[in-house]
Amino acid sequence: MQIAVTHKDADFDALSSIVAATLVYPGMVALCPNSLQSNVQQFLALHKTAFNLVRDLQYEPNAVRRLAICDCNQWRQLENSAFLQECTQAEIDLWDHHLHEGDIIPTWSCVDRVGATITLFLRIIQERQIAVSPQEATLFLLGLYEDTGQLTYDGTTPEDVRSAAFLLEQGGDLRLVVDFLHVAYNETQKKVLYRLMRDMQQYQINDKRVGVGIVQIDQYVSLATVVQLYARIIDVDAVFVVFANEAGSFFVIGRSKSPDIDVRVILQDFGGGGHAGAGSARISGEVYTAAAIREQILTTLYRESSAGPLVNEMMSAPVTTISPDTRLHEAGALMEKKGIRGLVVVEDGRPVGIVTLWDLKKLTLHKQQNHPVKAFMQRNVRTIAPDATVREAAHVMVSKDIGHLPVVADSTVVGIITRTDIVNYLYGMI
Ligand SMILES: [Mn+2]
Repeated sequence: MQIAVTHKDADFDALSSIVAATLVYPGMVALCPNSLQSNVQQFLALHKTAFNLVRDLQYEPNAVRRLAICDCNQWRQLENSAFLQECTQAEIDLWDHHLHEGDIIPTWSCVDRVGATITLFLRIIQERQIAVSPQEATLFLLGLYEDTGQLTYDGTTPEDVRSAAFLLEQGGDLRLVVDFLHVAYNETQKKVLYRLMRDMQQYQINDKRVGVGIVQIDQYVSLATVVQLYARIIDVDAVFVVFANEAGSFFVIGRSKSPDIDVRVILQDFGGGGHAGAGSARISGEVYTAAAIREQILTTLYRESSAGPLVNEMMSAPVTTISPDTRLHEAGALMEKKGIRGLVVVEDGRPVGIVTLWDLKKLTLHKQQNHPVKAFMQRNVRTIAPDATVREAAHVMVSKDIGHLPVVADSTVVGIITRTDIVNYLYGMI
């Protein structure tokens, strides 16, 4: 007996992975969790017969020879985890794209930094040229698109994008994908969204805006999409919602679009799981209250959020400077020689102006080249302190449309930040 299993609240990536496991391992059955996200449930209602899924375990633990555990590396995230842990005769193959340690110790594993677990299976499916039906391709596309935000999330890899191309070639239906990724919101979900809009608190943490809220909920609905929509509407960097149910337990959902806020790190105190961009945690009401959960999330946010690199870590130093009496043609020659596009004009170490290559190009009369730079330099020099953040520097440069920002400490120029530095920073090339 060989069984593929995946986490509770199965999303499309989870379902895709267990179906793909049945293609990769001949004779394996896919055990579909009873708790499914609502769009997955709707999809399965329509495609009931398309996939070979079983809903109940009718086996002896000792008869199980192999477990393929998909999209999950923690026992407690699996349904029937007690039964599964009793399968002592089984080899455990782990297929996952969650890179943090879990408590499942596999016999063999395929764990890699890709946007969706289905990409790992598609690697093997393509290698072995295993046939994929159009329905399977559509399901796999849903898994891939949902986990990668239609190939836009941070963790998306070139291999994920190639997988999408492969699935389209196998007849994956994008119209169905769009339908099931954007199912209409039901009444309860709309109510939750209104409450979030009305009650959510926003916090400024360094330069990040984070929404943290508590919502009482008396009916089980799929909440992740609502939280995601809310985060998009109010345009915060991250959002954490504590859903409190009548039974007294909590479900926390976090979403972050900032590389500086890692949802998994924030939720790991509560035994939660997920990724940097998205995660959740189920918390029993015995240990926490909703307010205590919110407090702890905020504490971790303040502790973990860094303001990013500082100007003095990225500035160029020493700075090529000139005096106000330097001739313009000399300034031009100096820039050419140094391969730079701007010079800081200093008097007694203090910045009094800036001359750029761009300014020099505007000079049309040849005789002007002999004038001192003080006649042409930009005089209102904006400067920044070495202990300011690179983000603040970027903000000044973008809002004032300037390309050179001298770094000044004790009224002396100690370095310079340029537009190129900022672009490099924004593209993560430092
Ligand atoms: Mn996944």
